[in-house]
Amino acid sequence: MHEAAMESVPYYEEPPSYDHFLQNHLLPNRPALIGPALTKDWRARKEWVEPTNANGAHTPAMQPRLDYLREQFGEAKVTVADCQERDFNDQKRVDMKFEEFVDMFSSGRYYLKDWHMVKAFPNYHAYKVPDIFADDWMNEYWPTREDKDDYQFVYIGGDSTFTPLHADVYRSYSWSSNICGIKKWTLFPPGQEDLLKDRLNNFAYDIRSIDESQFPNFEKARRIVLYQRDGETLFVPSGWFHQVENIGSTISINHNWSNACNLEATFQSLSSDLEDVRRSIDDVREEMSPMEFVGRCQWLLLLHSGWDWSILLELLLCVSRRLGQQKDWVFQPDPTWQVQQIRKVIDTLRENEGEALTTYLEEKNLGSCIDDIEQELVKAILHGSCNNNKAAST
Ligand SMILES: O=C(O)CCC(=O)C(=O)O
Ligand SMILES: [Fe+2]
Repeated sequence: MHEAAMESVPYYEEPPSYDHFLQNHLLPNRPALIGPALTKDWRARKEWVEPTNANGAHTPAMQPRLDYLREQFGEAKVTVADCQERDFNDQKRVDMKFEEFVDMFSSGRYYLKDWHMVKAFPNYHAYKVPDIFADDWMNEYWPTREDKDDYQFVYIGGDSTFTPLHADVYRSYSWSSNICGIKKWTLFPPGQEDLLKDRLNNFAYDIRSIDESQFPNFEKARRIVLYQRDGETLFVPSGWFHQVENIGSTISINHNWSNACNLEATFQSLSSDLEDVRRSIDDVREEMSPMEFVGRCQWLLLLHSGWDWSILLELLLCVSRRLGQQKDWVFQPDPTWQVQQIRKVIDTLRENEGEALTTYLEEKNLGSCIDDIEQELVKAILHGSCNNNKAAST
């Protein structure tokens, strides 16, 4: 066995308290596997699956009720990954109707991914977000935008479908609950990214077929291998690379999420993407005014990373407004600490970007955004101290 496969992930038969989860997983950025009790009341677990009549270490106990799912969701538009066709460092995607996907399901080749099921069927209520994952700034902010996006997904795939090696967007956390089937996860703790890359700085694609001549150090990377069974939920920490292979037919529900605990990581990842963008267009810098250069960099950052400073600041404003009004702080860290994390980001941003940031935000009609955030943070501190800082408790 690979030496690093010996590392293990704590298993919770019963869901941990929020405080325990905060101290042992969110803050230290360590994975956790939680037993089926966490999701036992979900409609998805009751109505989407049926027994397989087999239940061994490598055979799932439950399987999808495809006819029921087709009847409920057949007309929905979904995006499906072709697990046999690579597209740069991801799989080729094809758009189709849910019922077409069901027809092709048994091929084991097509994997329905990133289906915004809650957005498509807001009244269906397939599941309830567990309390320990409820402090989620991404899914608080994105649905308030005009384009009403979210990071709440359903995945459905046959035996041997898989998700290639990757780390989640913007250093977000992920939680993933298996409705049925078994997922084999290989998780790589952060800090060893260089071992996962070839000489041209490209990350490996499928860890089951690594060409040692291209990736001479891949085997040295420490990893954790775990099997997530029917009903279990995995917390995937921020910045951990992972690959997922499905054993038997699987359905899972997963959210990418973030909060004060990984804000700094998200900010650093965006800052480093911005640095790459700046370097890539440095040669045309002289041809533009400083303001144009900032605007061009932000535009490229948005294209390349999906976020830019205006989105980050709007998100922080949305969260700060809620913190400024909030009266009780259950299932989230101490408000004073949350405020400090936001302030740190704002201060660093101001320091790094200087005048250009103000002008850029004014052009985006966000000229007062930073002041507004600061005002809300002051209110949050007041409320927090009135509340005797009893945060981080359940
Ligand atoms: O279940 C999968 O195939 C991928 C899930 C994943 O990458 C995640 O939850 O972060
Ligand atoms: Fe992921």
